[in-house]
Amino acid sequence: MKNVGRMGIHYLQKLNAENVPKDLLEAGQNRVIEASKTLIRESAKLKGELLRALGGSVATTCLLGVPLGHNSSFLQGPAFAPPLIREAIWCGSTNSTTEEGKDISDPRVMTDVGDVPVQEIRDCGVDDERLMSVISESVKLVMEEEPLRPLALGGDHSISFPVVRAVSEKLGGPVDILHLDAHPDIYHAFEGNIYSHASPFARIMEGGYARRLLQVGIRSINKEGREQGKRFGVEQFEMRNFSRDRHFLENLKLGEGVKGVYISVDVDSLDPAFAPGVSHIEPGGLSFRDVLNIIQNLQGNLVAADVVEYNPQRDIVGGMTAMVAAKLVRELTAKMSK
Ligand SMILES: [Mn+2]
Repeated sequence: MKNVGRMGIHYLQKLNAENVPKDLLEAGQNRVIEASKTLIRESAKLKGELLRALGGSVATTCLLGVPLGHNSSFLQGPAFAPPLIREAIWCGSTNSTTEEGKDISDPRVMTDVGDVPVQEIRDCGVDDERLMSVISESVKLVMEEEPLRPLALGGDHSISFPVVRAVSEKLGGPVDILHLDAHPDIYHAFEGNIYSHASPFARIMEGGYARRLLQVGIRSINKEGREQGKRFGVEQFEMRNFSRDRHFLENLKLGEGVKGVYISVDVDSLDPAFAPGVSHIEPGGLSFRDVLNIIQNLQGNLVAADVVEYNPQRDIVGGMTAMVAAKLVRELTAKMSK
């Protein structure tokens, strides 16, 4: 708990548990975790019941917020992103129809089970290994209810590991992952943290949760990033070659012979001109339309997704990047729901 207060999440106080017996502390933590899972389980169950009663949906996108920012190496603002992305999704400045004409106000297209109470759980002194398990279990609780498919709202990129792990374990095999990012996020353990937001794809590949991992938008990669990429057989598409790769990336076909496709979008895959509200500003990125072309043209069964690393503390007036993150969520929803 030593570093809890560092950079951004100021309201968390150090849990003064030195004088509390260990078993008492653990029992209390277990109660909080059970309460958190109960809320998600019952929300998902109710949404599932409603949708099955309505009928006509094979797959409905279900938002699950994961307000976690402490595994960031630089800023922790992504912990505050999920409610602001939701607000932008439903912003009155635009209508509720996606580009190809799906109506996200139809609960058969999009529904929501709220947030995993990450800060409340951490406030009880729960460590990251356990917290990651709670996130995985929460994703599985959503998937338990037909026709719900999870779309996780980050949070920093460390959440992709527990989300992908849950999806793969629940479906019973690996998925193909399309990962849009300025960074490969595949360090073995960044600054010694195996759960760092710079390391989720190392955990995912070690765990065998992905068959193919395609990384697109890469423009900040060092020796370790390339070596780890080679080690795990990652297909890394660097921005400097994007004009060459564009046709291939805008006509992807993924997920055949595995359990489906997972898309992870780091908002910093976009050029900062389009998305300034991120922790790691990295010029030379994708345009918003590049990203939409890649997602909209992709052929494959999208089983789950995440949108991560939106940092409201870096956004500009009017929440411009919140709208960008929200539109990514809306168009991923259009891809996933059927
Ligand atoms: Mn990134």
